[in-house]
Amino acid sequence: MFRELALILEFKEVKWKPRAYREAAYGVEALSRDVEDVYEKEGKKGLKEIPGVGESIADHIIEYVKKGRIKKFEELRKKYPKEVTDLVDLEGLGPKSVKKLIKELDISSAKDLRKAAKEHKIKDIKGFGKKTEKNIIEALKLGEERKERMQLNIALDIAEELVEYLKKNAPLQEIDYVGSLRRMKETIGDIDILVISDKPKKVMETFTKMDKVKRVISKGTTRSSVILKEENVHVDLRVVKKSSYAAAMQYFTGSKEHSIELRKRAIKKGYKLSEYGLFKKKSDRKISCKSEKTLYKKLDLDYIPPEMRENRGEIDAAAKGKLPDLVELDDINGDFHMHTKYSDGADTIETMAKAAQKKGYRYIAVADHSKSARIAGGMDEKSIKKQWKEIDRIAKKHKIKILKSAEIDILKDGSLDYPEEILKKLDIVIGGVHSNFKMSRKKMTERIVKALKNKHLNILAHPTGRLIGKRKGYDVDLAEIFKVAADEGKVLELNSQPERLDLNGMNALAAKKKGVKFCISTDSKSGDQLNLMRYGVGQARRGWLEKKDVINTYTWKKLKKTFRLKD
Ligand code: DGT
Ligand code: CA
Ligand code: CA
Repeated sequence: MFRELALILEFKEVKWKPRAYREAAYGVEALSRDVEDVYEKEGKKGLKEIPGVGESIADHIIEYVKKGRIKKFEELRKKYPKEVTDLVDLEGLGPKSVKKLIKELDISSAKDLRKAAKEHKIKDIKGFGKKTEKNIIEALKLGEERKERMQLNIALDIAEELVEYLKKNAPLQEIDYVGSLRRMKETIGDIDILVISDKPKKVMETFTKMDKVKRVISKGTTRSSVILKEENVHVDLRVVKKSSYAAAMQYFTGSKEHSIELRKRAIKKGYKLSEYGLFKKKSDRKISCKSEKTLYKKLDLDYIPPEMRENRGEIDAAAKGKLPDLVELDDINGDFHMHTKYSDGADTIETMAKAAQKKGYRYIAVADHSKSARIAGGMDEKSIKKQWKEIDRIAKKHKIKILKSAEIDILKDGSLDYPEEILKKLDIVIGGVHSNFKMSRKKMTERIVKALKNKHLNILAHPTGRLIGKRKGYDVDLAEIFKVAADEGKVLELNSQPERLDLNGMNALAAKKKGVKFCISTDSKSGDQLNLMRYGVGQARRGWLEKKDVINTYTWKKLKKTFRLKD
């Protein structure tokens, strides 16, 4: 709310206050406890100790704790609805340009903005132009796509809850989520659930009458579709008999392209494959398949994990017995990319170390931002040296190895944002692009190549820089990046943040073919976020990666040797 308030006040050209609200937002966000808890235990005095919180902001917090709302915010909201404040998230627009649009064109939603752009009213505003107008139209399209498809983590949370609910409340023998979700695709169109039951009517009753349901689109005995209140998520439920389960699992997991190839193969082998089962072509006799594994086996194929079912050569590989042995969540022994209070993380080094230990990890690397990343509270030389002392102190108390790292900006000219003196003392050097995204393809490629050739750099973070639905990756020759990374022995990150998933599966596969090694990292901003690892592992599996391709599956001994670390 404070961030939104800051933005609205900026639109209204109020001085100073926007900054005060932003600082308060930052202070509250970085707290490891609820403001409610602070207020209850320490009163207003406690609130005022939060960085950025003064007298009047403390009053706002108290109002929120007591009434669940802030009157001032609600009043301003009327004139500046979320649709308007959301505009600043569009690529290429910032608070300043949105402010100008509101003023010049009386815009109050994305719809208004689209209309103005289409009528070419934007290019004539001072400071805007044809190019900006085109960018705005493109950015709006990206924004729409984001609304149409869900982030993987959101869909997975909802699907797991639904599965649990139906297990408890409906008469069924088996239940799984299928579709793109089972394949761990980066974004999800709708949730598909498959059930075995001999009481399909009752299952459908329970499903369509759930509290969560906003609207029933269709209701039958084999298939029903609903829209949930939450995020307007669309859910398809299918009920099949036990004898069709393996074929239905295969069919509804998809992808469509994979299934089409599989059907062609079935025909060649004298079968017919559909969602109802596998049949002998001549006699129409159903071949009993207990599981998907048996189904693939009948077609002379090794079992293909769902994440690989995209028709990218997996059927050929399965026929030749050459499928990779995919990396698993259980193989992960550590995490190389996490933030702490030293930059934009919410937790201390010790909290992160304890959270990692709880997951059974053997090692972590603490990687806060370097000094140029001002918005993210990057560390100057003094601050990182202080952090090293703290790491040494905490490392002594815990069994887990804590490596000294930093997520260092790759500057415009390809150099790293710390002097030699700091770089050589770090255990692991991570480099990433965080500014000047709009360089030409040639310049951006040169910039990253130069960083990869820097002898200190070990890992390239989020190699494409895309934010799903918000920002396209920068224009860069990825094939060249992969080649240089392989030649220089540098590691590429698979960032597990659900809005990044960068590299994604497809790019990881291309890089693997060039001989690159990877690390799957969470880029955690708090201890809880270490759990995001499953999404990165999902992408790694979509990219055919094996345990040996991923350095954070290494034992400490092997890691130590690889990076010449001290015990
Ligand atoms: P999504 O929902 O857009 O993220 O992607 P999916 O893969 O979940 O697609 P969806 O929900 O339309 O359908 C679920 C699965 O059902 C899909 O993965 C494969 C299967 N399927 C749907 N339509 C067809 C089709 O026309 N042909 C074949 N072979 N399979 C289909
Ligand atoms: Ca789906
Ligand atoms: Ca569907």
